[in-house]
Amino acid sequence: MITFITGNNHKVEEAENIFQKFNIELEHIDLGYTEPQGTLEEVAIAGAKYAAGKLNKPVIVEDAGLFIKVLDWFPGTYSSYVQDTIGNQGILKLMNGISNTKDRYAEFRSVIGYCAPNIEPKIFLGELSGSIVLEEKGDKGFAFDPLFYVPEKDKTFGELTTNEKSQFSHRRNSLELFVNWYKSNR
Ligand code: ITT
Repeated sequence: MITFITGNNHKVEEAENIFQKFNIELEHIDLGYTEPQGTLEEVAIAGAKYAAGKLNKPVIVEDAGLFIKVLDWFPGTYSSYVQDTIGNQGILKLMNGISNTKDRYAEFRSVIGYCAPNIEPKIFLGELSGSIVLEEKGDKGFAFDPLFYVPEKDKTFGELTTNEKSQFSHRRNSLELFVNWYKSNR
């Protein structure tokens, strides 16, 4: 059994979907822990270490973000704050005048931090390439999902169900790396 520490229920839903496929039981706890500012990797390591110590059991945490090339990879590690302040419309405004899909390149990144009592934390990075659409599309998912276009699917994350998204998302990629490692090392 793995405990996923997060305050984001959308993440839990996506993770449950993925863990089911790998036959690993997942529980969810919201520790209400305040993340330090730093790279995704630093935040994931600090969070996993803190939670494993506090709960005295194996845990995973995730730090994720949207990285937009033409904005110098903003909002990146500020994704959560930016979503809560300027939101999707604010991002679209910042990209006003950039009409070429190639110039609207973006990546979602997800870092899973794993830690257990008396072991050092480990991290697993998952990424997904796409682009930012000209206006929001779709009402599924959460946060930046209606902005993020996936060329292979010809759809935004906002147009996909949780089940569809979790087949190939940045979160799927990081969790799959984690699960493969976990199955052969636990
Ligand atoms: P935690 O409790 O797990 O920290 P959180 O929502 O604060 O939940 P993060 O710190 O990882 O999550 O912040 C990442 C932000 O990036 C998140 O709030 C969203 O705004 C955005 N984000 C991350 N993954 C996303 C996804 O799959 N779809 C849309 N937006 C996403």
